[in-house]
Amino acid sequence: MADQSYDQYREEMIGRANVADTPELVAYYERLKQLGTGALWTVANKIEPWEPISTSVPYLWRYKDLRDDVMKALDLVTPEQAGRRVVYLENPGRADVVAAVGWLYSGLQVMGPGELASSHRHSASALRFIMEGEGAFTNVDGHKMTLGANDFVLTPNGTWHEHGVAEGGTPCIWQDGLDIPLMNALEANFYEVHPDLQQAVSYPVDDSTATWAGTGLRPAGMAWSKPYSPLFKYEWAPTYEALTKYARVTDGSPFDGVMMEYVNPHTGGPVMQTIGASMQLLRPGERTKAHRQTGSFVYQCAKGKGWSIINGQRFDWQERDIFVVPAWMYHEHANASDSEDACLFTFNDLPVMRALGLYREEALAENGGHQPILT
Ligand code: 1HN
Repeated sequence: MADQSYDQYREEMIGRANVADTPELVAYYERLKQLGTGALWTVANKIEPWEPISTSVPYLWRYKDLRDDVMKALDLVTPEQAGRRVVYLENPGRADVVAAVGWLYSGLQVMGPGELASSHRHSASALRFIMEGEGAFTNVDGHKMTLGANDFVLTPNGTWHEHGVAEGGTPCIWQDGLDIPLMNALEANFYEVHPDLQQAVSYPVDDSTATWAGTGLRPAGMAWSKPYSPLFKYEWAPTYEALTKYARVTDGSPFDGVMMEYVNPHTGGPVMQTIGASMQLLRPGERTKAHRQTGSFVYQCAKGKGWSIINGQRFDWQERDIFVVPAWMYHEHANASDSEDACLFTFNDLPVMRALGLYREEALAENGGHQPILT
């Protein structure tokens, strides 16, 4: 191997199929096809790559480009007609499965004052990250929550949920994140509408945060047996406070800056079985190094401005912009300001990767840990 590049070596390694077509083989493949079969060596390289090859592309959706058209949907369709008034984010490589990246869906939902959507539940796990507006609320299994900008809300799989905006509020926009494409890929997706269309509010409003959001405190004697977090809402103010406090005592990660995971306070594990989420803070002027991971990532800028280099491509982002990092692509982040923090919210399918023993992570070794910018 001494005078060969590793790539050449990999190409030539034994076990890789390399059979040239002959008239006899082509006729043979045709016969196999008619028998409902195929020769493995014709597809082996495609179904068994050396490492993950995502069909998703790195992509950025700028809020300023989308906002007017999202608002326009308020005039064009009612929640009753549309079910949900949502503009979804389509990754050019994943249009066939309506994914923003990998097996993750993302969309921007808008609701106006006084509107209320009907209650439903599904196999998909879902989350909201509030982008703008006053008066939004969500009811999850009878727990009604009031929502403000940058609040992160769970509607775990199997929970009845519905959203609305109070009379006297303003039009509200939030990002919906779901594992719908994964549920469809697994052919395990069920959907039901609530028999009463609207479910009752069965607990005091905002009881979930009052009960479970104590910092380092857990309600004594409280049982919880569901496989997702009993805390359904993670508010922005305590999240940002936790990050700024932690930033005083840590250098943070060389790849992600100061990063904290949203966790299930009952277990310390991820918020839902299939979707994890975190918030990271990049200090003024901070520039991280590149790494890659199995798993797909949807980011939303919660504060400040900066850029990320994803697979050699630079994407400049600011508040409310959404961008995606496909599986196993190098990515690194930078805060563009010398005086202000930048914060990035992320949701991902890492709990799936970890549960299946598939999680891997690799730092970029070359070039001081930074990718050359290709475009
Ligand atoms: C859903 O239930 C909501 O609850 C939003 O508002 C978007 C996209 C696909 C499937 C279910 C919601 C969704 C969704």
